[in-house]
Amino acid sequence: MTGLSYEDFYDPAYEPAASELVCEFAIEPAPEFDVVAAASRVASESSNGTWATLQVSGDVADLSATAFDAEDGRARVAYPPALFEAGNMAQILSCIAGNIMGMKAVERIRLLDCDWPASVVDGFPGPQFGTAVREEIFGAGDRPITATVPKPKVGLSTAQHAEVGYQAWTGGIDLLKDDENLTDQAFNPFADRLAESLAARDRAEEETGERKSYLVNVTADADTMLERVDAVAEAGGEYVMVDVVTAGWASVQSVRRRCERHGLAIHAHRAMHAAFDRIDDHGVSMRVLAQVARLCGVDHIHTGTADLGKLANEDTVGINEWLYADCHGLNDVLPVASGGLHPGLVPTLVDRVGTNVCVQAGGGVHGHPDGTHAGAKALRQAVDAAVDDVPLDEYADSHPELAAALDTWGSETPR
Ligand code: RUB
Ligand code: CA
Repeated sequence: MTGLSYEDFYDPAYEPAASELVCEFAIEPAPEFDVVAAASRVASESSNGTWATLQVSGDVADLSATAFDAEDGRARVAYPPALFEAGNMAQILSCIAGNIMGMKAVERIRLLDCDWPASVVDGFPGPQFGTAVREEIFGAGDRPITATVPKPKVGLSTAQHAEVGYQAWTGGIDLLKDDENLTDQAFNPFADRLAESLAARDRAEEETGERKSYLVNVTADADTMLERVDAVAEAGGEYVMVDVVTAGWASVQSVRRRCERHGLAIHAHRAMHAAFDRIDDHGVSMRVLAQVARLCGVDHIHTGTADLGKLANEDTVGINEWLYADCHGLNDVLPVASGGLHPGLVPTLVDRVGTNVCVQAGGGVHGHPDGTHAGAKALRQAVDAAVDDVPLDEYADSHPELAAALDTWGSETPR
């Protein structure tokens, strides 16, 4: 391998091998470049090239990527498997979504999708449980499981937090969920919150005869996260929650390994994903972030509300389909719909995303005019009505909590 120049990284007739990782990019070339010139620079910089034509002496392994199919602002790049360290997501992302995001030769570039070969996937564990949690933990049958995040998201004392959990669980919610910015602050310390919330969970389970669980946010530096994972296992939890984007994929992999030891499931909150995926012609798509999350082994991940909620969405349905589809034998992932949901939106949500999901509502539970317990009942009633295909207003005739929620919010999409 000597003297590779940018042009050497493009081959219009290229047919990738089954063992190669193939990435699809949207590329808007900088003014003086066309898409082929830009795509060849992408393949070069993301594998083994640089701006200068090198004078290399001796034999060097050829780890070049190859760009192909460059047209209409799209290009694909095939990466040889030997480029990657097995099971090292940080290293893979430093290739396929690294320096290339800032190259001057591209005005905008977005990693849209990846076709993950067995050669790469085999290095990763995937989820321990995936959608099986719905049945295995909760015995939920055909219905979506439900979760609620106490609001205000920060500021409740530990006792208030556990009481909100108790009210929600006994109202019919399956999962109490910490919010993304609640970890171990003085107003609600992690260890106290874990102990008191799980004590409230036990009371709620006893009272309702249903399984209940708690998504406790362990997000921190990797060492601290592992200590918190151990603490959750010791306290009798079933799940940890990680802010996977802000914590970083390398630490998610460490958490996944530790969770396997304890049999704990992982709920992935995706706060900060929109820094990568919101602008639709630049960055990394939510689809790819969800793929990365599955390989790293989370059991739940937020994938949006199919345009019903308060946050900008990508292709929730398409992402969810990918999370369910076979990926070289990895377990699937349970998608979580969240962000501005309330009972009046549930039937349309279920219509769009199906029942193999978790429906999460914060404001849509705790903003109920009669409080959290009634709000939890209303959400569960909406889920039950949607699964049984009974129109909400008909179901509300015999379910006053649902009726009050519909009076308050109707079926509006919040902003
Ligand atoms: C929802 C909430 C979650 C967001 C995250 O609260 O706090 O953090 O859903 O967004 P509420 P996404 O139900 O009051 O809107 O799910 O899109 O990642
Ligand atoms: Ca939140």
